Amino acid sequence: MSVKKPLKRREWRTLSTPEKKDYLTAVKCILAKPSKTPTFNNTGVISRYDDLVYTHIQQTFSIHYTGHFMAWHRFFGAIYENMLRNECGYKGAQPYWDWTLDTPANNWADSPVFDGQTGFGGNGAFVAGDPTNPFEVPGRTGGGCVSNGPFANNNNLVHLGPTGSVTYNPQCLRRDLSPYFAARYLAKNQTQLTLAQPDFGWFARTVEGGPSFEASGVHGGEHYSVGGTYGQMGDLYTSPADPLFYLHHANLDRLWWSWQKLSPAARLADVSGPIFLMDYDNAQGGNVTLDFPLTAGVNAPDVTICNVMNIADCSRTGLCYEYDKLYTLQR
Ligand SMILES: [Cu+2]
Repeated sequence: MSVKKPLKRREWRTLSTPEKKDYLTAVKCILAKPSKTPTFNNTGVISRYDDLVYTHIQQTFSIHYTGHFMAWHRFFGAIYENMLRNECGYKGAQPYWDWTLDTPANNWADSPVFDGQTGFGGNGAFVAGDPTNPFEVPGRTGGGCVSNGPFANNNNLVHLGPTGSVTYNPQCLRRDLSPYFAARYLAKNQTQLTLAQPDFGWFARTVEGGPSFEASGVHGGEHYSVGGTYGQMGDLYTSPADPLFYLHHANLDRLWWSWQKLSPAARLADVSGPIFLMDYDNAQGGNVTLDFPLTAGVNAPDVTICNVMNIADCSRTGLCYEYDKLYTLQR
């Protein structure tokens, strides 16, 4: 029997131009494949790509601000990586985006991920907002359709949303970059703060932060720095509609793995946090444990948190990848 070797995930800017093209070609392939979600209630799930967006929308309130937030998104990212490889012939690993490399603020829009030739395209044109809107992301600079790169000029790229809507709604991909937000929430001090947390409960809460802009951790920090008010990345439900979602979540996963590897004996088995949304004082229920189930609908067989604690497990039921480089804790 051959022994599976873990895939090595690398930072987007370290990929060669042909490697970047291969990845983007596979993403476009998944966007063009027909969905596997059964059609019912006139849902707008058209593409194979939508299958994952739909799954995320359906579970929005059970996979965020919970103890299994990190585990579920790790599972979700691995499913996407497998889809690109098994259904679209992609040979590489899922790349990650280390956003700490794109702060301070005046570097943000120049990140290689936003490149129109070799990346995912950049900002949308500025859309005037409403300063009295409480969802107005501080420092937002765009809001319109992405106008360059492989996902531009397509008013039927996104089919679901906004928010929890799953009826057919053809839309363009929108971005609304906030360099200010990136500088404030994604600089190296934030990853250091997160890595320094003593146990999984505090680690995960520091990643997720609170439900306001002000209380963002690195998770929301990147979502709002890219999606702002009008872009899909800023939408808690529909955010996987932007292909950058998977590079962001791969980096959050890398941050978790970096934290786990600082003390693997304890941290490969450390999981806690509420079963129910924001139920940090356990008023509605208990905390998740290693046998808590994770589901991604039609996209993969269900697993438990235990199955995804070790990314380089490589057994039949385990994950099988690693990262070329981890974050280190500066003491
Ligand atoms: Cu999510």
